[in-house]
Amino acid sequence: MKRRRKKRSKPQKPRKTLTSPAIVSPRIAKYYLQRHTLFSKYDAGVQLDEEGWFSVTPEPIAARHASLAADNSLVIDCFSGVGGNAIQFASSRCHVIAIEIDAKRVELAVNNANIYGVEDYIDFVIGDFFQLAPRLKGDIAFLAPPWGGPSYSKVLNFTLDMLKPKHGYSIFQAAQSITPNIIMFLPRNMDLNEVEELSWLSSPPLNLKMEENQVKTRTKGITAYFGDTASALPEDS
Ligand code: MGP
Repeated sequence: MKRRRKKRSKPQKPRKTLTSPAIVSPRIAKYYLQRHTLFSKYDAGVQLDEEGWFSVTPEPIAARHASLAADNSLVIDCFSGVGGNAIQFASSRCHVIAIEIDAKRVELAVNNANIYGVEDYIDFVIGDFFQLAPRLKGDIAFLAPPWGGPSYSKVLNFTLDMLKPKHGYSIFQAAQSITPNIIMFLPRNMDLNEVEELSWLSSPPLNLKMEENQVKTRTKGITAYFGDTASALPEDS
């Protein structure tokens, strides 16, 4: 009887990181194509996880949000993810407390802040926003909470109860304990009547302005500015 030769094991290929196009899953391939809009310094080593790919605020929109903060503002970025908004606020002469519940995502955000050279202006906190909020004060609370993944766009009318990890009213109320000056980045299919109702949670109602945010003529989301952040918007917006 012939003895079979033992197959040689193939040499292991080096593991690819998420920055390599080959490993980008079909779910996030379209966001990978937008990588330089998400982070202009992407090629310098910016890192994202799957959720980061589809939920980070495109850099021109994050820069727009940051441009409305006065110099030296203390900004609480309540769901900071991989750091897109925190980096832009820090680049705009603000100090940022960046809260994120996922420790691995905080590592990515620290890496990304280093690439932009703004790590000294951001305090990264691993924690639950709802637990931390009652102990925090700031000039601006920035809210870009999870919208429930890319399928958010399938509904005609996105409502506040679809936000994660809690109902949008609860998220907004927690932010209000920090400051009435709130910037909230919301889906383009958001029910705007519900956003208006948020301003009535305060007495007297908070000043509110909303704007549509586009990148290369495609609408990516809607920003609601409450309190002093609404007054900071130019009149024609
Ligand atoms: P999109 O609508 O999923 O993709 O996300 P795209 O390619 O713009 O639209 P399409 O018409 O080609 O399908 C658009 C933008 O919305 C993203 O770049 C994010 O800034 C934002 N976004 C999307 N999601 C699912 C989230 C989310 O869960 N949370 C937050 N904060 N932003 C999100």
